[in-house]
Amino acid sequence: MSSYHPLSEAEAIEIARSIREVFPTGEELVSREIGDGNLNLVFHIAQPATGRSLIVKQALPYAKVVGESWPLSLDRARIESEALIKQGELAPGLAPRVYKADHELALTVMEDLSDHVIMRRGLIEGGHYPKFAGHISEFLARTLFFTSDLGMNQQDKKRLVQSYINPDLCKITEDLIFDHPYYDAETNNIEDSIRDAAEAIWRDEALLFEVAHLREKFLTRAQALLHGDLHTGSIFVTPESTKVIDPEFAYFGPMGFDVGAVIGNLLLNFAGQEHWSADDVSRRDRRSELLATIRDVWTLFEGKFRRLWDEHGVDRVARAAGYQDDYMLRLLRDTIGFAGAKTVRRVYGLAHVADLDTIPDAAARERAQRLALAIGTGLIRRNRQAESIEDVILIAEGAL
Ligand code: SR1
Ligand code: MG
Repeated sequence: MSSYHPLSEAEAIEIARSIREVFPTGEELVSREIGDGNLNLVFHIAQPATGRSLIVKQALPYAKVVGESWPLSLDRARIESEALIKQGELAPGLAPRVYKADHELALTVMEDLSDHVIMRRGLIEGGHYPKFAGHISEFLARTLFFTSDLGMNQQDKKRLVQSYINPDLCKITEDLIFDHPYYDAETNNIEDSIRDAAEAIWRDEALLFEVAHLREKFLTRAQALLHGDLHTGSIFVTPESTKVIDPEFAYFGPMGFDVGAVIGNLLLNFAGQEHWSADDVSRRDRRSELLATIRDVWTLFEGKFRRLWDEHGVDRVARAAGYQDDYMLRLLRDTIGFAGAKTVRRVYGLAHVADLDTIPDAAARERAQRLALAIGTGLIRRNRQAESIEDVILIAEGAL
């Protein structure tokens, strides 16, 4: 019989106490439930006497954001802990340390990153993260390359694909990113002021055609092990450090979905600058900085991925002349399309983002939302024709 039950704070403390490498001494531990995401319980366990701390994260058998009417498999906690460990091995220093995983209780005990800030919040507050593009490009290049057929034995990869079959979480993405935003779905959360823009998207046959292509790729292309939800709320940062958390949506899918998630979420903040910058000059500077980061993320990622391929590629056939260039162009195009889809869903789908939603002034919020939709739809329309990352910059600047 399963021992699963949602933990009380006292139980979370007992589990934390067993992690001797963090709490070698027996002083009092205190717990705070800090989960502000959509799906899980998160306990911050601290030892005031020593200043030591860790995180206990437990999956709930339903989506917290909706309630018990939306059941979700607890196996996602196993997937999350295994993905965290794998990402930590492939991209050392860029994922939190895992101290313990208990699949029965659907929990992971991991490093506390309270000295970092969630990147979405940091960007809203005007933070600068000059090392971010270098770090995230390293994370993306290494985790995607070494779990693809280019970077690992293809039979071993198929076995790995099996252990990351993640149907419930993939369905959330299939619905909330690639389906519901494109018709008048009940789950959508549309402010009246932009309803006309959503309705225009629902009537745009050329756009729906591109979304169908993107959805097909998400459904069918087991290219590499993805993080699967790599928005700026899944990244902790300081100016010196980047840590990628929350890979519960991990599965084998199209690489561009992860790269596009990073770019799309930087663009959501770009749109939010309608409010978050104090004046026109700082707005222009902040937006240039965000676009430079987007350019760097792609350019550094591409260079690192190509280097890994040249130095560690396992597939003789993939050395065919011109194949690498063609592969990288297709990956760029996927990235641009998925960045667009990730942007649109956050404006009026089920789950929004603080970059837009917490803008207090209704007129500024509407301008930011419309800007995000113009950029997102522009990227989706362009994706299969794009030639370089400069296409993204031109679409973002052109939407202003
Ligand atoms: C019901 S979960 C809504 C969203 O939160 C997660 O972070 C994913 O992005 C998901 O689509
Ligand atoms: Mg999450």
